[in-house]
Amino acid sequence: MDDDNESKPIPSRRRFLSGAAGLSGAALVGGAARAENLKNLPPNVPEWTRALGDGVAVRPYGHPSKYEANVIRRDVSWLTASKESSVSFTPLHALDGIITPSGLCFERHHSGIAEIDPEDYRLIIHGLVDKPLIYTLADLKRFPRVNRIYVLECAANSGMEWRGAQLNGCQYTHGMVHCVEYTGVPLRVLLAEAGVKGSAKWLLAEGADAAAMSRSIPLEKALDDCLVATHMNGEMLRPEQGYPARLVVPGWEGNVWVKWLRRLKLGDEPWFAREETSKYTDLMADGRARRFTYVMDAKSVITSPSPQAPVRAKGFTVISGLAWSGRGKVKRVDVSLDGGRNWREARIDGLVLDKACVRFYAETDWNGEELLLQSRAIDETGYVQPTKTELRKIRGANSVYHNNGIQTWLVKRDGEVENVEVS
Ligand SMILES: Nc1nc2c(c(=O)[nH]1)N[C@H]1C(S)=C(S)[C@@H](COP(=O)(O)O)O[C@H]1N2
Ligand SMILES: [Mo]
Repeated sequence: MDDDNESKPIPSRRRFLSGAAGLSGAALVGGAARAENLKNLPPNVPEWTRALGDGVAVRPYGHPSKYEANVIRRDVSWLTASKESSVSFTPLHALDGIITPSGLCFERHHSGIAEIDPEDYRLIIHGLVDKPLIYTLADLKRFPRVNRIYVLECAANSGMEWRGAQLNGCQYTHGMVHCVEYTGVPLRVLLAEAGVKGSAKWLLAEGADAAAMSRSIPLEKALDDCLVATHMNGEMLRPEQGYPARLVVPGWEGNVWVKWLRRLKLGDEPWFAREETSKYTDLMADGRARRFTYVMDAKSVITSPSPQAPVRAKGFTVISGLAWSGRGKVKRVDVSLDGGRNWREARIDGLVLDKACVRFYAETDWNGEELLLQSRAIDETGYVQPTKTELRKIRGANSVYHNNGIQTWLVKRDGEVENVEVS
């Protein structure tokens, strides 16, 4: 990770302290600029109250405050050889609630972003069907549509952490995840129009990017809850997320959520595509690999405090994070302050939806002692998020994908937070 990532959050932290000056931080803040700015605080009349601001539509497409310029997707330069076949990470440490802002959703591309002209977009359905079809985008928009909030997690999320604590920030350890509202047509509706033959058992989904990334999906899942989505968070999909149409495969690894969807082929066996043989398989200790491991098991992470969101003051402290499960609803989240020796139930606030993120909180009175923060998710099937030690016992140390082990953050006496592992 580059130095830039580490140094940038500091100014915003100082700014925060000055904002809470009356409560705790006044003595910690120094510098002439600071002193000047303090003149803007009540009971004085600040600059922004003495002049008119920008009028309407000066900002025709809204964007965040300039003071939030640090809250951006970031990549890890040494991780991949090129930017086109790479990944950026969601800044989870700076977000709240369950919906990921569209512009901050992590991106994972195998050959960059395909820029598709919606007029020229086509989706073909063929193979074991009664009537092969080609849909335009306008055709897709004439079908009855539904709205669903789902989490998407890349199977490689936390993959760098298999052999021990690596990256210092939940953006990097857990940021290959986003949760947005999709609007789309149920895949089963589109398939019914083509008429799926009785011999069909599998579906190949292929993208229109230069990788023509493709994956095999069992027909049962395709007919269950999959969508062909055109919108996210109310507007058309962003190019990064597959404009103008992507497959939504709830609860399953991000790789099967094919973006820039151009082809659906029905067949009687899987295609053994690159992304389900050479990649997205899990190497076991005996040299064999688990394949077609689609479902994302329950997982959680404390997003604040975390290495990029240190603790700023002693006293009342809000611990917060995200939990999700690819098998249904999150039933409970527990938080530990002592590395998993004692647990208490966190408070889930907001929507609790099938295969979506929940937001949890656990407030504590921090006395400045070291903490080993952990969270664990329990889903409605009764599945409990495992420790990393438990996970390695079953899966060995060679894996990359499907690391849903419990994360530990060490909160130090100075409030800084570090990625560590406890056994
Ligand atoms: N066509 C296409 N679809 C794709 C990919 C791709 O490279 N090409 N990457 C996949 C992977 S590995 C993941 S994790 C998700 C990432 O979705 P996002 O970029 O919207 O976060 O898209 C999947 N769909
Ligand atoms: Mo992925």
